[in-house]
Amino acid sequence: MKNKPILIRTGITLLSVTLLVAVIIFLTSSKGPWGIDSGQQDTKGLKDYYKNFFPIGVAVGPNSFDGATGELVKKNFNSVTCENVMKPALIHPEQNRYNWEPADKIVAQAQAAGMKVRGHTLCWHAQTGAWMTKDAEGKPVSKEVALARLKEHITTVVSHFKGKVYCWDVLNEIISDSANVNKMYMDTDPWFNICGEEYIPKIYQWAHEADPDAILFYNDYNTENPVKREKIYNMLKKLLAQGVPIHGVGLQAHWNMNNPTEDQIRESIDKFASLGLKIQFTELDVTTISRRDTSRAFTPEKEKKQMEFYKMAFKVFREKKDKITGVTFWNVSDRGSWLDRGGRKAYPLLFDTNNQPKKAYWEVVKF
Ligand code: 9MR
Repeated sequence: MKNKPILIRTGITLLSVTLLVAVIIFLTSSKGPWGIDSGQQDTKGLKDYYKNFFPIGVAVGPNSFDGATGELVKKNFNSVTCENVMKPALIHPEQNRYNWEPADKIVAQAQAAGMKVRGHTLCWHAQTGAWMTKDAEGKPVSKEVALARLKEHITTVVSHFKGKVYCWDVLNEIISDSANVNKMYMDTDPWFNICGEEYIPKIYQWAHEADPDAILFYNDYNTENPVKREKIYNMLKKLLAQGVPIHGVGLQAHWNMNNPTEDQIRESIDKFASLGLKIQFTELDVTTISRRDTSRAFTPEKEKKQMEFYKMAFKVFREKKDKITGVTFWNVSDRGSWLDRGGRKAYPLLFDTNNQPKKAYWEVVKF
Protein backbone atom coordinates (compact mmCIF):
# COMPACT_ATOMS: atom_id res chain seq x y z
CA MET A 1 0.00 0.00 0.00
CA LYS A 2 2.76 2.31 1.10
CA ASN A 3 4.68 1.71 -2.19
CA LYS A 4 1.78 2.29 -4.58
CA PRO A 5 2.37 5.99 -5.27
CA ILE A 6 6.05 5.23 -6.02
CA LEU A 7 5.02 2.49 -8.44
CA ILE A 8 2.60 4.84 -10.13
CA ARG A 9 5.26 7.52 -10.33
CA THR A 10 7.76 5.03 -11.78
CA GLY A 11 5.13 3.86 -14.28
CA ILE A 12 4.42 7.42 -15.38
CA THR A 13 8.15 8.14 -15.72
CA LEU A 14 8.69 4.97 -17.78
CA LEU A 15 5.73 5.84 -20.00
CA SER A 16 7.04 9.37 -20.53
CA VAL A 17 10.53 8.13 -21.37
CA THR A 18 9.09 5.55 -23.81
CA LEU A 19 6.95 8.21 -25.47
CA LEU A 20 9.89 10.60 -25.69
CA VAL A 21 12.10 7.92 -27.25
CA ALA A 22 9.32 7.07 -29.73
CA VAL A 23 8.94 10.73 -30.73
CA ILE A 24 12.72 11.09 -31.17
CA ILE A 25 12.86 7.92 -33.31
CA PHE A 26 9.93 9.17 -35.43
CA LEU A 27 11.44 12.62 -35.93
CA THR A 28 14.92 11.42 -36.79
CA SER A 29 13.75 8.54 -38.97
CA SER A 30 14.24 8.88 -42.71
CA LYS A 31 10.69 7.65 -43.14
CA GLY A 32 8.30 10.49 -43.79
CA PRO A 33 4.69 10.77 -42.68
CA TRP A 34 3.53 8.36 -45.42
CA GLY A 35 6.07 5.71 -44.55
CA ILE A 36 8.26 6.74 -47.47
CA ASP A 37 11.66 8.28 -47.37
CA SER A 38 11.67 12.04 -47.36
CA GLY A 39 14.13 14.87 -47.84
CA GLN A 40 17.86 14.55 -47.82
CA GLN A 41 17.99 11.12 -46.15
CA ASP A 42 15.89 9.55 -48.89
CA THR A 43 17.96 6.91 -50.59
CA LYS A 44 15.32 6.24 -53.23
CA GLY A 45 14.85 8.36 -56.32
CA LEU A 46 11.89 8.66 -58.68
CA LYS A 47 13.24 5.88 -60.87
CA ASP A 48 13.28 3.50 -57.89
CA TYR A 49 9.66 4.15 -56.99
CA TYR A 50 8.79 3.48 -60.64
CA LYS A 51 11.08 0.52 -61.25
CA ASN A 52 8.15 -1.83 -61.81
CA PHE A 53 6.41 0.62 -64.12
CA PHE A 54 8.62 2.38 -66.68
CA PRO A 55 11.94 4.23 -66.95
CA ILE A 56 11.88 7.84 -65.77
CA GLY A 57 13.84 10.16 -68.00
CA VAL A 58 15.04 13.75 -68.08
CA ALA A 59 16.15 16.21 -70.74
CA VAL A 60 19.71 17.33 -70.14
CA GLY A 61 22.56 19.41 -71.46
CA PRO A 62 26.28 18.58 -71.49
CA ASN A 63 26.80 20.00 -67.96
CA SER A 64 23.79 18.37 -66.30
CA PHE A 65 25.93 15.62 -64.79
CA ASP A 66 28.09 18.12 -62.89
CA GLY A 67 27.85 18.88 -59.16
CA ALA A 68 24.65 18.72 -57.15
CA THR A 69 22.47 18.68 -60.26
CA GLY A 70 24.41 15.67 -61.51
CA GLU A 71 23.74 13.85 -58.24
CA LEU A 72 20.04 14.67 -58.53
CA VAL A 73 19.98 13.43 -62.13
CA LYS A 74 21.70 10.14 -61.31
CA LYS A 75 19.59 9.51 -58.22
CA ASN A 76 16.21 10.14 -59.80
CA PHE A 77 16.37 9.22 -63.45
CA ASN A 78 17.36 6.16 -65.46
CA SER A 79 16.95 7.62 -68.94
CA VAL A 80 18.17 10.82 -70.57
CA THR A 81 17.30 12.82 -73.67
CA CYS A 82 19.62 15.50 -75.01
CA GLU A 83 17.56 18.69 -74.75
CA ASN A 84 19.28 20.22 -77.76
CA VAL A 85 22.65 18.82 -78.74
CA MET A 86 21.48 15.96 -80.97
CA LYS A 87 19.22 18.25 -83.02
CA PRO A 88 20.28 18.76 -86.65
CA ALA A 89 21.51 22.37 -86.31
CA LEU A 90 23.71 21.49 -83.35
CA ILE A 91 25.09 18.11 -84.31
CA HIS A 92 25.44 18.89 -88.03
CA PRO A 93 25.99 22.63 -88.22
CA GLU A 94 27.57 22.62 -91.68
CA GLN A 95 27.33 20.25 -94.60
CA ASN A 96 30.74 18.73 -94.04
CA ARG A 97 30.99 19.13 -90.29
CA TYR A 98 29.46 17.15 -87.46
CA ASN A 99 29.78 18.35 -83.88
CA TRP A 100 29.70 15.11 -81.87
CA GLU A 101 31.40 16.25 -78.69
CA PRO A 102 28.48 17.61 -76.58
CA ALA A 103 26.22 14.64 -77.38
CA ASP A 104 29.03 12.12 -76.92
CA LYS A 105 29.73 13.64 -73.50
CA ILE A 106 26.11 13.18 -72.41
CA VAL A 107 25.93 9.64 -73.81
CA ALA A 108 29.16 8.62 -72.04
CA GLN A 109 28.01 10.04 -68.70
CA ALA A 110 24.60 8.45 -69.03
CA GLN A 111 26.12 5.08 -69.88
CA ALA A 112 28.55 5.32 -66.95
CA ALA A 113 25.53 5.88 -64.70
CA GLY A 114 23.64 2.96 -66.25
CA MET A 115 21.01 5.18 -67.86
CA LYS A 116 19.23 4.64 -71.17
CA VAL A 117 19.54 7.31 -73.88
CA ARG A 118 16.65 8.50 -76.09
CA GLY A 119 17.66 10.13 -79.37
CA HIS A 120 16.04 13.51 -80.13
CA THR A 121 15.54 14.37 -82.99
CA LEU A 122 16.46 13.46 -86.58
CA CYS A 123 14.03 15.52 -88.61
CA TRP A 124 12.30 18.71 -87.48
CA HIS A 125 11.36 22.12 -88.89
CA ALA A 126 13.18 23.92 -86.04
CA GLN A 127 16.84 23.84 -85.00
CA THR A 128 17.84 22.70 -88.46
CA GLY A 129 20.62 24.50 -90.32
CA ALA A 130 19.42 26.61 -93.24
CA TRP A 131 22.17 24.97 -95.30
CA MET A 132 20.20 21.71 -95.28
CA THR A 133 17.18 22.94 -97.19
CA LYS A 134 18.42 26.09 -98.94
CA ASP A 135 20.97 26.84 -101.61
CA ALA A 136 23.61 29.60 -101.52
CA GLU A 137 21.04 32.17 -102.65
CA GLY A 138 18.60 31.15 -99.95
CA LYS A 139 16.22 29.36 -102.33
CA PRO A 140 14.85 25.94 -101.44
CA VAL A 141 16.94 23.09 -102.82
CA SER A 142 15.40 20.48 -105.12
CA LYS A 143 13.61 17.45 -103.74
CA GLU A 144 16.50 15.20 -104.82
CA VAL A 145 19.06 17.33 -102.98
CA ALA A 146 16.85 17.61 -99.87
CA LEU A 147 16.30 13.85 -99.72
CA ALA A 148 19.99 13.11 -100.28
CA ARG A 149 20.95 15.48 -97.43
CA LEU A 150 18.36 14.02 -95.12
CA LYS A 151 19.49 10.50 -95.88
CA GLU A 152 23.13 11.33 -95.27
CA HIS A 153 22.28 13.12 -92.01
CA ILE A 154 20.08 10.36 -90.62
CA THR A 155 22.37 7.53 -91.66
CA THR A 156 25.44 9.21 -90.16
CA VAL A 157 23.83 10.24 -86.88
CA VAL A 158 22.02 6.95 -86.22
CA SER A 159 25.16 4.95 -87.13
CA HIS A 160 27.30 7.09 -84.83
CA PHE A 161 25.09 6.26 -81.83
CA LYS A 162 24.26 2.69 -82.81
CA GLY A 163 24.08 0.49 -79.72
CA LYS A 164 24.17 3.55 -77.44
CA VAL A 165 20.90 5.29 -78.25
CA TYR A 166 18.04 2.81 -77.84
CA CYS A 167 15.29 4.82 -79.52
CA TRP A 168 14.91 7.83 -81.81
CA ASP A 169 12.38 10.57 -82.31
CA VAL A 170 12.78 10.25 -86.06
CA LEU A 171 10.19 12.84 -86.99
CA ASN A 172 9.17 15.69 -84.74
CA GLU A 173 6.05 17.86 -84.94
CA ILE A 174 4.94 17.56 -88.56
CA ILE A 175 1.20 17.58 -87.84
CA SER A 176 -0.64 20.90 -88.17
CA ASP A 177 -2.26 22.56 -85.14
CA SER A 178 -5.09 23.80 -87.36
CA ALA A 179 -8.60 23.00 -86.16
CA ASN A 180 -9.35 21.92 -89.73
CA VAL A 181 -9.20 18.15 -89.68
CA ASN A 182 -8.30 18.09 -93.38
CA LYS A 183 -5.23 20.25 -92.94
CA MET A 184 -2.88 17.46 -92.03
CA TYR A 185 0.69 18.74 -92.16
CA MET A 186 2.48 21.84 -90.89
CA ASP A 187 3.02 23.71 -94.11
CA THR A 188 5.79 25.86 -92.66
CA ASP A 189 8.02 22.79 -92.44
CA PRO A 190 10.79 23.14 -95.03
CA TRP A 191 11.14 19.38 -95.59
CA PHE A 192 7.43 19.04 -96.23
CA ASN A 193 7.42 22.06 -98.53
CA ILE A 194 10.17 20.63 -100.67
CA CYS A 195 9.38 16.92 -100.60
CA GLY A 196 5.67 16.63 -99.82
CA GLU A 197 4.79 13.71 -97.57
CA GLU A 198 6.99 11.30 -99.50
CA TYR A 199 9.99 11.91 -97.24
CA ILE A 200 8.20 10.59 -94.16
CA PRO A 201 8.33 6.82 -94.87
CA LYS A 202 11.87 7.24 -96.20
CA ILE A 203 13.32 8.79 -93.04
CA TYR A 204 12.03 5.89 -90.96
CA GLN A 205 13.45 3.41 -93.44
CA TRP A 206 16.88 5.11 -93.39
CA ALA A 207 16.96 5.21 -89.58
CA HIS A 208 15.95 1.54 -89.46
CA GLU A 209 18.66 0.54 -91.94
CA ALA A 210 21.30 2.40 -89.92
CA ASP A 211 20.28 0.67 -86.67
CA PRO A 212 17.75 -2.14 -87.00
CA ASP A 213 17.55 -2.46 -83.21
CA ALA A 214 16.58 1.16 -82.57
CA ILE A 215 12.95 1.79 -81.58
CA LEU A 216 11.63 4.51 -83.87
CA PHE A 217 9.15 7.13 -82.65
CA TYR A 218 6.96 9.89 -84.00
CA ASN A 219 6.97 12.75 -81.46
CA ASP A 220 4.49 15.64 -81.10
CA TYR A 221 2.73 18.04 -78.69
CA ASN A 222 -0.99 18.76 -78.10
CA THR A 223 -1.64 15.08 -78.62
CA GLU A 224 -4.66 15.21 -76.31
CA ASN A 225 -6.43 17.71 -78.55
CA PRO A 226 -9.04 15.51 -80.27
CA VAL A 227 -8.53 17.04 -83.74
CA LYS A 228 -4.76 16.91 -83.68
CA ARG A 229 -4.85 13.45 -82.12
CA GLU A 230 -7.02 12.22 -84.97
CA LYS A 231 -4.60 13.59 -87.57
CA ILE A 232 -1.58 12.01 -85.86
CA TYR A 233 -3.48 8.74 -85.56
CA ASN A 234 -4.40 8.81 -89.24
CA MET A 235 -0.84 9.51 -90.33
CA LEU A 236 0.55 6.71 -88.13
CA LYS A 237 -2.10 4.27 -89.29
CA LYS A 238 -1.25 5.01 -92.90
CA LEU A 239 2.49 4.62 -92.31
CA LEU A 240 1.98 1.32 -90.49
CA ALA A 241 -0.26 0.05 -93.30
CA GLN A 242 2.60 0.83 -95.71
CA GLY A 243 4.94 -1.30 -93.60
CA VAL A 244 7.02 1.68 -92.43
CA PRO A 245 9.27 0.76 -89.47
CA ILE A 246 7.67 2.95 -86.84
CA HIS A 247 7.37 1.52 -83.36
CA GLY A 248 6.26 4.19 -80.96
CA VAL A 249 4.61 7.52 -80.42
CA GLY A 250 6.05 10.21 -78.20
CA LEU A 251 3.41 12.31 -76.48
CA GLN A 252 5.38 15.37 -75.42
CA ALA A 253 3.16 16.36 -72.48
CA HIS A 254 3.94 20.06 -72.23
CA TRP A 255 0.91 20.51 -70.03
CA ASN A 256 -0.55 23.13 -67.68
CA MET A 257 -2.47 22.80 -64.43
CA ASN A 258 -5.87 22.70 -66.18
CA ASN A 259 -5.08 20.75 -69.32
CA PRO A 260 -5.42 18.04 -70.40
CA THR A 261 -8.05 16.20 -68.41
CA GLU A 262 -7.60 12.77 -66.93
CA ASP A 263 -9.91 11.28 -69.56
CA GLN A 264 -8.07 12.96 -72.41
CA ILE A 265 -4.75 11.51 -71.25
CA ARG A 266 -6.32 8.06 -70.99
CA GLU A 267 -7.95 8.38 -74.42
CA SER A 268 -4.67 9.35 -76.08
CA ILE A 269 -2.83 6.40 -74.58
CA ASP A 270 -5.54 3.95 -75.59
CA LYS A 271 -5.98 5.37 -79.08
CA PHE A 272 -2.31 5.24 -80.04
CA ALA A 273 -1.73 1.93 -78.29
CA SER A 274 -4.58 0.46 -80.36
CA LEU A 275 -2.23 0.81 -83.34
CA GLY A 276 0.18 -1.54 -81.60
CA LEU A 277 2.60 1.32 -80.88
CA LYS A 278 4.58 1.85 -77.69
CA ILE A 279 3.68 5.05 -75.82
CA GLN A 280 6.20 7.34 -74.17
CA PHE A 281 5.59 10.68 -72.49
CA THR A 282 8.69 12.34 -73.84
CA GLU A 283 8.80 15.97 -72.63
CA LEU A 284 6.70 16.21 -69.48
CA ASP A 285 6.33 19.48 -67.61
CA VAL A 286 3.37 21.27 -66.03
CA THR A 287 3.68 25.03 -66.28
CA THR A 288 2.19 27.26 -63.59
CA ILE A 289 2.13 30.31 -65.87
CA SER A 290 -1.24 31.20 -67.27
CA ARG A 291 -2.39 34.18 -69.32
CA ARG A 292 -4.73 35.45 -66.62
CA ASP A 293 -2.25 35.13 -63.78
CA THR A 294 0.24 37.94 -63.31
CA SER A 295 1.93 36.62 -60.19
CA ARG A 296 5.56 35.68 -60.56
CA ALA A 297 5.69 33.64 -57.38
CA PHE A 298 5.11 29.94 -56.87
CA THR A 299 2.14 30.59 -54.57
CA PRO A 300 0.61 27.96 -52.25
CA GLU A 301 -2.40 27.85 -54.60
CA LYS A 302 -0.18 27.01 -57.58
CA GLU A 303 1.75 24.50 -55.52
CA LYS A 304 -1.48 22.70 -54.59
CA LYS A 305 -2.98 22.78 -58.07
CA GLN A 306 0.22 21.55 -59.70
CA MET A 307 0.53 18.82 -57.07
CA GLU A 308 -2.99 17.62 -57.85
CA PHE A 309 -2.29 17.64 -61.57
CA TYR A 310 0.90 15.61 -61.24
CA LYS A 311 -0.83 13.18 -58.89
CA MET A 312 -3.60 12.66 -61.44
CA ALA A 313 -1.21 12.26 -64.38
CA PHE A 314 0.97 9.66 -62.67
CA LYS A 315 -2.09 7.77 -61.47
CA VAL A 316 -3.11 7.41 -65.14
CA PHE A 317 0.45 6.48 -66.17
CA ARG A 318 0.58 3.73 -63.55
CA GLU A 319 -2.84 2.48 -64.53
CA LYS A 320 -1.68 2.26 -68.17
CA LYS A 321 1.80 0.94 -67.43
CA ASP A 322 1.44 -1.96 -69.88
CA LYS A 323 1.20 0.51 -72.74
CA ILE A 324 3.84 2.99 -71.54
CA THR A 325 7.59 2.43 -71.98
CA GLY A 326 8.91 5.71 -70.60
CA VAL A 327 8.09 9.02 -68.95
CA THR A 328 10.64 11.78 -69.48
CA PHE A 329 10.67 15.20 -67.82
CA TRP A 330 11.73 18.18 -69.92
CA ASN A 331 14.51 19.62 -67.71
CA VAL A 332 15.74 18.70 -64.26
CA SER A 333 14.39 21.20 -61.73
CA ASP A 334 12.67 24.59 -61.44
CA ARG A 335 16.15 26.10 -61.45
CA GLY A 336 15.95 26.21 -65.21
CA SER A 337 13.29 25.34 -67.76
CA TRP A 338 12.76 26.26 -71.40
CA LEU A 339 9.44 27.70 -70.17
CA ASP A 340 11.14 30.43 -68.09
CA ARG A 341 10.76 33.37 -70.42
CA GLY A 342 10.23 37.13 -70.36
CA GLY A 343 11.41 37.33 -66.76
CA ARG A 344 8.82 34.81 -65.62
CA LYS A 345 9.44 31.45 -64.04
CA ALA A 346 7.18 28.52 -64.82
CA TYR A 347 8.06 26.21 -61.87
CA PRO A 348 7.00 23.24 -64.03
CA LEU A 349 8.95 20.31 -62.54
CA LEU A 350 9.06 18.03 -59.50
CA PHE A 351 12.22 19.56 -58.01
CA ASP A 352 12.36 23.16 -56.79
CA THR A 353 14.87 25.94 -57.42
CA ASN A 354 17.08 24.41 -54.70
CA ASN A 355 16.90 20.98 -56.37
CA GLN A 356 14.71 19.70 -53.52
CA PRO A 357 11.63 17.51 -54.09
CA LYS A 358 8.42 19.54 -54.17
CA LYS A 359 5.08 18.52 -52.65
CA ALA A 360 4.12 17.27 -56.11
CA TYR A 361 7.08 14.88 -55.98
CA TRP A 362 5.80 13.27 -52.79
CA GLU A 363 2.37 12.81 -54.34
CA VAL A 364 3.91 11.18 -57.41
CA VAL A 365 5.78 8.59 -55.32
CA LYS A 366 2.88 7.94 -52.91
CA PHE A 367 1.05 4.88 -54.17
O1 9MR B 1 14.00 22.83 -74.64
C1 9MR B 1 14.40 23.19 -75.94
C2 9MR B 1 14.89 24.64 -75.94
O2 9MR B 1 16.09 24.75 -75.19
C3 9MR B 1 15.11 25.11 -77.36
O3 9MR B 1 15.45 26.48 -77.35
C4 9MR B 1 13.85 24.87 -78.18
C5 9MR B 1 14.02 25.33 -79.62
O4 9MR B 1 12.83 25.19 -80.33
O5 9MR B 1 13.52 23.49 -78.15
C6 9MR B 1 13.21 23.04 -76.88
O6 9MR B 1 12.80 21.69 -76.90
C7 9MR B 1 11.65 21.39 -77.68
C8 9MR B 1 11.78 19.97 -78.16
O7 9MR B 1 13.01 19.79 -78.82
C9 9MR B 1 10.63 19.59 -79.07
N1 9MR B 1 9.37 19.83 -78.42
C10 9MR B 1 9.18 21.13 -77.84
C11 9MR B 1 10.34 21.45 -76.89
C12 9MR B 1 10.10 22.76 -76.18
O8 9MR B 1 10.06 23.82 -77.09
